[in-house]
Amino acid sequence: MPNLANRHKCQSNFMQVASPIYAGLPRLGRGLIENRRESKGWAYSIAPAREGRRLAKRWRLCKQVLPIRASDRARSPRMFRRRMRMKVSGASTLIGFAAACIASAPLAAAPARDAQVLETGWLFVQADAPDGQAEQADVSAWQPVTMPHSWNRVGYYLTGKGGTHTAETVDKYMGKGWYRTTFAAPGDMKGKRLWLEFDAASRSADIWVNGVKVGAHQGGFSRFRLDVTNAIRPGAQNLLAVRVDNTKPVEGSTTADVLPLTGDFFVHGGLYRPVKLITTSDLHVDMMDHGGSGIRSHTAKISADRAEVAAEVRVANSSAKPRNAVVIARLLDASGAEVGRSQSRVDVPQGATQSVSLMVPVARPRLWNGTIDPYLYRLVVDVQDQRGQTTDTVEQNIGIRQMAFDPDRGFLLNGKPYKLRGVGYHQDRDGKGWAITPADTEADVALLREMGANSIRLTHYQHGTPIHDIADRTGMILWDEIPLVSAWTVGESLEASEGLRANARQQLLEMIRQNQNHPSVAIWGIANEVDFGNSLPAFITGRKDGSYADPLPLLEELNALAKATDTSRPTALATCCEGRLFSADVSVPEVSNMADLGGANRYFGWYFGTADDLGPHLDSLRAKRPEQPLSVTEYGAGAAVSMHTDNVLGGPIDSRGRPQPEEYASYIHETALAQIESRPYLYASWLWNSFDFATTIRAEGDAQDINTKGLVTYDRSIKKDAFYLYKANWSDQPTVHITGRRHVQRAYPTTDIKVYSNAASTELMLNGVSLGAMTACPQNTCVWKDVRLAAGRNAISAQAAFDGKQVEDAVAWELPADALERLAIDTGTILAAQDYGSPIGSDHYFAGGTSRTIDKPADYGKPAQPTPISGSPARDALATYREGDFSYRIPMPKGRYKVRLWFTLPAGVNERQFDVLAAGKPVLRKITHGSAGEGAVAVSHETTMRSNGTIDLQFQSKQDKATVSLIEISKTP
Ligand code: GCB
Repeated sequence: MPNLANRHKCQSNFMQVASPIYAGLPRLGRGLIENRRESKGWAYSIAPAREGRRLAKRWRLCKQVLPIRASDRARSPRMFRRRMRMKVSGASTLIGFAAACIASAPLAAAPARDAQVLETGWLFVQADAPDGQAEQADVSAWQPVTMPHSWNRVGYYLTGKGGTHTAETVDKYMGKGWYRTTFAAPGDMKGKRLWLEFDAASRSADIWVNGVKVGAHQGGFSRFRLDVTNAIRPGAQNLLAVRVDNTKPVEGSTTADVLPLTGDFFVHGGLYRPVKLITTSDLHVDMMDHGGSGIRSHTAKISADRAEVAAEVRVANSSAKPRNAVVIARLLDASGAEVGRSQSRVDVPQGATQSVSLMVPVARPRLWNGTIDPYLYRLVVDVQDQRGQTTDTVEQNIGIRQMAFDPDRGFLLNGKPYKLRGVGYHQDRDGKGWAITPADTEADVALLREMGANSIRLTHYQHGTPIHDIADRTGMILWDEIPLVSAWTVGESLEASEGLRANARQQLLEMIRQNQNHPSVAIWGIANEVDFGNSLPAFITGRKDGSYADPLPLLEELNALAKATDTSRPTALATCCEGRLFSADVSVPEVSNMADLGGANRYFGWYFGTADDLGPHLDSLRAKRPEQPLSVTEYGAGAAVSMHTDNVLGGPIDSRGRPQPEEYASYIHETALAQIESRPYLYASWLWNSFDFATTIRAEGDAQDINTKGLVTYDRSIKKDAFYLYKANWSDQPTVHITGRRHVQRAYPTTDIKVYSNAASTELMLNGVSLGAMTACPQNTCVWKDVRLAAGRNAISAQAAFDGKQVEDAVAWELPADALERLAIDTGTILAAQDYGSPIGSDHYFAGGTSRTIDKPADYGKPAQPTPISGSPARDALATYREGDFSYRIPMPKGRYKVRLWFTLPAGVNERQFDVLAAGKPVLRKITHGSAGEGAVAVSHETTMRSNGTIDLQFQSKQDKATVSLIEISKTP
């Protein structure tokens, strides 16, 4: 006879997989029963047979240990239960057979939990009121609103294209607002608890029910719940009033301790995610697990034959007496069939919560494999009371997968290299702000999938459940992060306040508890760009003496918390500044070691450096910390869909001002993508950003209060060219896309035509004539150089065959009728001036030199400051210039031309000496003027010369650097 220790072992092992009662049996359990039948020669058997045989053996052993039969139960359930009951308290103890018998009682048919979305009857006022006043308030001025709701609408395009907001329709109010509605409470509350669940209230909320304050929450992104059982009037209408506050956090403000304190995104106010009324039994899965499901699961073991899903279930007893419960965790496959089960009994004292640890085995698991095969199981957790009644059921998506990060091989999914090709993503959208619906999110993810992205960095705060569910379903791999963005102190303080640190910890805990069961979540981001040091961008107010707060203590605290809260995932943070070239008076703290994984937000060619610097910079970061996996967490460029350039290298973009042509952003993405793809050690890249988004720090490109680094406009109506670069490279959907399609009005007779295409061969047609086919284009980018356009309309099409199916893209560009006789080049600029009056192109046809401007550039919302120029009506065309030693080769048909060169001399400079040669002949040695005015002065010089197909001009520095501000060419009669 086995001893008692064996007896326990037998029970607990057995119970992980088998139940001897037939009703409602899972497949593994049936394996046991039906294999026994098989041994008696019964006609059928149900998989998994091997498991079943193993269990049958154990079943026989158990029968010896415990002299009972399943049929006992039928004869005398009470006696049976008494014989079986073995009180083993403690959270993780599996008590085996007795629990099995209790658990096998018929499951309650009706769902034990009821959730009702409070969608209707809401009134809103955009103003504050004293606490509780909403109960007595005169609500005649309150407006009916629908949920979800945000009062803010921010950001519009000056052209009206890409979004619907206008200067008149936006609402940037940051402050308090009140909501109220009524709800009916159940009449019979015996054995029940009632909860209010807010999926988000931005950015802090106070809540009253029937005039009684029931709770508050700080932080605009996480779910929170309140037990309102004692505040409601059963069987009656109850008044719910919520004050929401999105006041800008400054010293002494109501939100000074609520993250984020700053950031390049607008914190919309409101109840922008659903509010629910939830009824549970008083024996239930914990509702107060930091807004989480009360279940914490992860894949514990994995092999081809078998996996184990660990689930810690928190059982709460809200009643006034101790309760025994059985927790049953069942794993269902996608067809709904049960493939694994585990259960355990737990005693929960009154008013307490106990954790139960279960290990659910799955034979031959089908892995969750990113976008290749995002296979999901469903974990169904039932809580049963001592009578076998199901008192609560909670379900979660489960993906069985293994994720690893390697400093040399990058990201590994289920043991295989799997490059994360991703995007940054904000949760707002034109017309709705943050009050988006799951359908909006679904549509966004569909666009990202179309582009070929397989990962999303959910910036810069916790996103909602819909995107996590969609990511689970579509295989998108997620980086989740908390809103610790660039600042953690207010005013002159050098220390984070205890309130702020507590809020950071709370938001981190909430994010993890609320999202840890999602297989799509790979990484917990603990901070974004907290390493500016004293190089703060203008939109963040620093300390007057230039000192800065040390981010390390807070990071250390948060990293430790994240790792203790979820041992199955790495932490990460995104840096801005390490390794960048700053002036000697700048110091930036090194923070990368404060998390497991590295992430670099680097805008080479945009805010600093040149586009080609990215790769070498990443190599240098890697060399510094060879043990730490590295990623590019942001890169990108603003792209105004109404701004176009003839040459992306013609002049500077203004990263904080207006000139931000779409084509330059494509250039940044092309160069960055090539450098990223050629570095397999990077575990991920997330471009910035998937969609244009609202931010009140910007007046840039063709937008107000919008960051235009999105690949798609705010209203999702226009996919910018760069979208198709990724689609052609990342997705296997047939893609043929002619770039510069919105650059319709052309100024120059020749142009490169660039097509993003993933076809084997792509042919270009111009006005019905083939310009030839290109194959094996590097980076799926085919370029037809110096294509000569016709005067008037040019019809261009690119065509390719994919498996015999023809795909075509077509655009039409216009060239002025006299474009072959007249041409103007706005030198030194990427964007041609608007004040010229007739067609003019941005700087092009040059070699050498540097682009310059006499204006003071813009900075985060502050416009550029133009310098007055006398001597010409077209000021803007003369403000920029090319400087140094350079030449122009301008394609004009053979003939004689008048060439007029314009120069701008800054205030106080009356003369410059340098050489200009036309077709090799010196035509100018000096420019001079006699004006004594304050501003800059424009002077011009005219010459006549021949074109043999090109007009050749050379500028050579002599005593002074050579310059030219504008070139005008016209055919002589
Ligand atoms: C960053 C920030 C992000 C900004 C972005 C930009 O580094 O992390 O929040 O929106 O740069 O566009 O400048």
